[in-house]
Amino acid sequence: DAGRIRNAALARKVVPAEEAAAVIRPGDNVGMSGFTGAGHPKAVPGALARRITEAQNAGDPFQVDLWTGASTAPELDGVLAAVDGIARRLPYQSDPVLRERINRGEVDYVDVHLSHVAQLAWEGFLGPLDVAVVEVSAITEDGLLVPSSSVGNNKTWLDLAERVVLEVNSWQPAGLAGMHDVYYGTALPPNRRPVQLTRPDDRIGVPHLLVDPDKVVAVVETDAPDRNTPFAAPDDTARAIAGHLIEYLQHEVSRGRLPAELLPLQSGVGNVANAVLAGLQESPFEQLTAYTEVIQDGMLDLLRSGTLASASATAFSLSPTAIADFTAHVDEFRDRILLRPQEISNHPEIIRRLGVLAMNGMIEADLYGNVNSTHLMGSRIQNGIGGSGDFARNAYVSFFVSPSTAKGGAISSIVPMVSHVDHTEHDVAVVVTEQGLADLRGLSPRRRARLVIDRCAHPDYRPMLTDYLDRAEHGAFGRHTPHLMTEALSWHARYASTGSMLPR
Ligand code: 0RQ
Repeated sequence: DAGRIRNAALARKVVPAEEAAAVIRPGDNVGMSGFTGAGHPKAVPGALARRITEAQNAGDPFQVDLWTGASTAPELDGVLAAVDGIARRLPYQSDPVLRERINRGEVDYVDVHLSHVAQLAWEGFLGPLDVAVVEVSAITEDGLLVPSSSVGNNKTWLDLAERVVLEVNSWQPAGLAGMHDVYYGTALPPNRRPVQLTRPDDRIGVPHLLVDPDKVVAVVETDAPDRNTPFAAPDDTARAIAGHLIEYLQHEVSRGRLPAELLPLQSGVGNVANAVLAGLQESPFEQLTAYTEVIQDGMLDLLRSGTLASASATAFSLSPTAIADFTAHVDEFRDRILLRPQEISNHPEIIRRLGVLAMNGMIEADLYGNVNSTHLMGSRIQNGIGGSGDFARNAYVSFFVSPSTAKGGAISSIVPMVSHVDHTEHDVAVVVTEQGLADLRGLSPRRRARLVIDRCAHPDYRPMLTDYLDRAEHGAFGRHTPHLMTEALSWHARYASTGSMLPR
């Protein structure tokens, strides 16, 4: 597609993916584009995986450190994990093959807040960035890069890398041009200035990414789709969670604690999050805004219907049907969707200023409102903290949502003590399950515990939780946050040994 590479000097650098992958050497730190299955390179990672296998077959070890925006796709994380090509990986991931290797202790996984990644790289804590592999949707005559369906950490990778490989993907809608807002005003302390963004749809940057053309060592043409797995239709559980949450928002509006058009919404990924968005579609709310990470199907529907006036994010995460809808109506969306670098979409200063309403999924919550978003039974990583911490800590109201049980009822999502802490009791305002909603704000730990049991726990587990709390209130070392130290994690231990948190 000659129309996508309009800069003559960069057009001369077009090579096959194999040749581009050859610029990556064993031990390199490689920054790749990609955020929730959108905008990741489609060809070079596969070519790199084949090179790694050849080297390993010849007896030469070959691994790289892989930095991304967030989760990618089988053709990036999946293929590189399958050949044992990743030594260290950061930040968020959700690939089954990679997850398995991490949980076997074979990959050093560094799970950091998404807003911290660029800063960590700039500070030099991760070492030098040798290569950037970044998907773009076009290159202009002047050599400016039109970003793809995610922005993520691409600005940082392009700025920091010694060598740059560009993938120009003609599958991406040409109409993406103009939807991006790349802020070049970040700096390290003590030189930081306020980020002058005061409304979710403010433009504070430029619509393209910059690259030093001398650093570009290869350009690869692709025509392959983003991952875009379809969402499941909301089930009864997801609909019940969405119902509690929306009723609560209406209540807060009626009490004058939230404006009629609410405050900017952040919504995590996944089926429950999508169900909440679907629920808003049927609610009386209008002229809402979103300041979030990811634009998924539900959010696109809300934009189409006018429930949502505008959405700011760092990436799309759309099903094939939604992609078709987006491409067909891209001109209607252009002024209402903004994609920003993740250090801005997830910026604590902005989230706090805007007063974002943050809604994220969780693995489990405990009686006192501590939340585990990442680990099964305290040790097995599921995905990662992603942006949930950036939003939860700084939000105006921070919601955590989950079904009250997992694995067919063998696991309670409400436990005496969480087996891993991502969000402390100080960062969690409201816990929601299909059973109900607990607003923990302003409550002491013991009052929170009674409310969480009454409102959120599954009836099968309520008596066990009440029994634990009753005994802890009498037998604990202190009565402020009563716990029985030898019993607090016994539910997890029981599941690990018997396959159920319920006693036989
Ligand atoms: O496992 O697929 O093997 O059955 O965890 O659970 O209920 O499908 O929920 O897809 O919303 O994911 C916290 C993981 C929830 C997600 C988490 C098992 C369950 C299932 C998934 P199976 P569900 P979801 C913006 C914000 C962190 C990042 C984040 C997440 C699987 O929301 O990764 O918020 N959050 N980012 O069976 C054992 C429990 C369990 C459990 C669920 N208590 N014990 N297993 N599961 N609860 C996006 C980004 O940052 C990019």
